[in-house]
Amino acid sequence: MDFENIITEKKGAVGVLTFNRPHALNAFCAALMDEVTAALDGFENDDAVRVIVVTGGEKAFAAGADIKEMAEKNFPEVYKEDFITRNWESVARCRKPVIAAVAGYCLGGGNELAMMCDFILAADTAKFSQPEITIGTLPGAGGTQRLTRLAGKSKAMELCLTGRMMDAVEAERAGLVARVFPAAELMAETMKIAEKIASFSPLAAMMVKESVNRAYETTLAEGLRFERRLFHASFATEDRKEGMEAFVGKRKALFKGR
Ligand code: DAK
Repeated sequence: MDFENIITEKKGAVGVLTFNRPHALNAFCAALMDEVTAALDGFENDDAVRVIVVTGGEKAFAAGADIKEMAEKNFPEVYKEDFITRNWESVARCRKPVIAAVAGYCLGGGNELAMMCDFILAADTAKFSQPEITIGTLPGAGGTQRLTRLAGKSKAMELCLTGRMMDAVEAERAGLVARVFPAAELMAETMKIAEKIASFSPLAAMMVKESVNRAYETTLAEGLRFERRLFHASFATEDRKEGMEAFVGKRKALFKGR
C-alpha cells in the first residue's frame, strides 16, 4: 500500500512502521493516523508478520499531535467528529507484540502512542514529555493514565504539570523505557529483540501480551486466575508440545503458530 506519512517494510517476520513526516517532526496529523491504522491492520492480518516495530526518525519519534491542525478547532467540532479519537487506539488494539523504538523527541501524543506499544526501546538521544500544559491543555490519548501506571503518581504528576522533557536514562529509571541503546545501535538492537520474539510461538506471545496487559485491568487474584487459564489453554496448542519436546530432545523448536 502507498502511504504519504509513513513507511512500512517487512523484514522477515517483523513488520516495521516508520513515521515519515520529518518537516513537522513527525507530528501526528489525521492523515498520518489513518495511515498508521491501515498499516497496523495490514500487519495484524498478515500471518507472515509476528512482531511489529513502530519507529520514527533520528530527530523525532514524534513531537505529538499536529498542533497546527488542532489550533482552529472548537468544542462542538471536536466532540461531533470524535476528533482524533477514532484513529488513535489502533496500536493499543494490536494483538501481536508491538515495540516502540524511540530516538529524539517523543512528546505529547508521540509519547502516548509509544506507551500504547508493549514496550519502549530508547536511543540515548530520546527525550520524553507530556507538554500539553504548555499549550493550555492536557494529555488526551492516555498520558495521564498510562504514564501514571508506568512511572508512578509523583513522576507522572511532575511531568504532566511542568511539561518538562526527561532523557532516556531518567525514563528507563522511571519505568517508562525497557532498555536504552546508543542511537547508532537502536534499530539493530530493536530488530534483534523483535526477531527473537518472532522466533517463538506467536500464540504464546499473544497470550503473554494478553496476560501482562490484564495486570493493568484487574485485581491480583483475578489476574492470576486469568494467567492460569491461559497457561492451561497453551496445552491445547501444537507449539507448546513442540517447545517442550524440542527441549527434551535437545533440538531447536520450530513454532508454527498452531
Ligand atoms: N504540531 C505541528 N507541527 C509541529 C509540532 C507539532 N506538535 N512540533 C513541531 N512542529 C513543526 C514546527 O512547527 C516546525 O515547522 P515549521 O515552522 O518549520 O513549518 C517544525 O516542526 C520543526 O519544529 P521546530 O522548528 O519547533 O524545531 P525545534 O528543534 O526548534 O524544536 C520541539 C523542537 C519539539 C521542542 C518543538 O517543535 C516543540 O515544542 N513542538 C511542540 C511539542 C508539543 O507541544 N507537543 C504536544 C502536542 S499536543 C488525543 C490524542 C492525542 C492528543 C490529544 C488528544 N485524543 C485521542 C483525543 C495529543 C496532543 C498533543 O500531542
